[in-house]
Amino acid sequence: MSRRFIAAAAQLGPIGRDEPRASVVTRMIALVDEGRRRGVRFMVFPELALTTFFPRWFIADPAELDRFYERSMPNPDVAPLFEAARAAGIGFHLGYAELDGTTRYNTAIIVDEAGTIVSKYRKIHLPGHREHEPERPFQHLEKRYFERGDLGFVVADAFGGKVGTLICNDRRWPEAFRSLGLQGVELVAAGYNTPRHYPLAPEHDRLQDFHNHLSLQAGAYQNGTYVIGTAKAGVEEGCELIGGSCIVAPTGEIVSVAQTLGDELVTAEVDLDRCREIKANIFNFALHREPDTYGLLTAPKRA
Ligand code: CDT
Repeated sequence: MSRRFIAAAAQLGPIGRDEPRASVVTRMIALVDEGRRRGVRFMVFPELALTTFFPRWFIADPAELDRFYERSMPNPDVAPLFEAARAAGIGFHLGYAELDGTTRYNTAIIVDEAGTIVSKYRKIHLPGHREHEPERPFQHLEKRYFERGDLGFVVADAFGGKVGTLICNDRRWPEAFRSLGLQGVELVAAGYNTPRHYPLAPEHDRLQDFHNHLSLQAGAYQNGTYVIGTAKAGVEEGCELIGGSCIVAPTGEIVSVAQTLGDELVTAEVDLDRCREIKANIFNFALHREPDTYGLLTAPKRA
């Protein structure tokens, strides 16, 4: 299988609180159709791609909360996306809220060109807070609505290479990227929902786009891997989400970036053999890492 192909960040614009799954899936299929026209083999949808970013609300009613979760995958709502992508010969990464029995996860899967789910990851770095904080202009209740992922950092054999997953806040943590790098990852899919406004440090609002690209580019370079970062972007239910979906080469250079804050397909050719430029040289892990000096990285956390 060729290790050189067209990949895409399939950015989505805002999704309304009451927008049905069918409408979102129709929008995603339009991006798959565009991908087919451009010869795409793998496309990355955002975090929690099937609904609005519901952790922005305190939702007391469990039935109302449950509405945002998927109990199986693919389910009848999402099946048309699987079918359209399979028919187009396109694999994809999809983020969604997962209800596994009574346990809730912020999850993403990778589906290959044949429509088979080849990997599943549950988000490990859950940002935000657990309790309702009404003084905030909007909530960020991921710590309330999701358990920490229990599947570790996952790398799968797909698309002729090694493909890993991070979800949104994970991308800011070098340890998360390194956990994929140590498994030889060559392409990282990272969907995100990042509000422009950060109530705890509003002076950083102007830096949100910079910190997004800084994290994605550093993760790519330091691990010699392609990275596809895909936003849910635009003003969603009054909350501004950054865009900036992009494809980053193993050198850390952005090779393609979104021009809008709406539904948009960002494409670039990736050549997984280029990962060796970094992996065999400056970040040759076998030659240059000094893991016996890194004990602090896995010591219990301190306040
Ligand atoms: N979805 C997600 O993880 N968003 C966070 C916002 C951080 S502020 C609570 C992010 O890291 O982009």
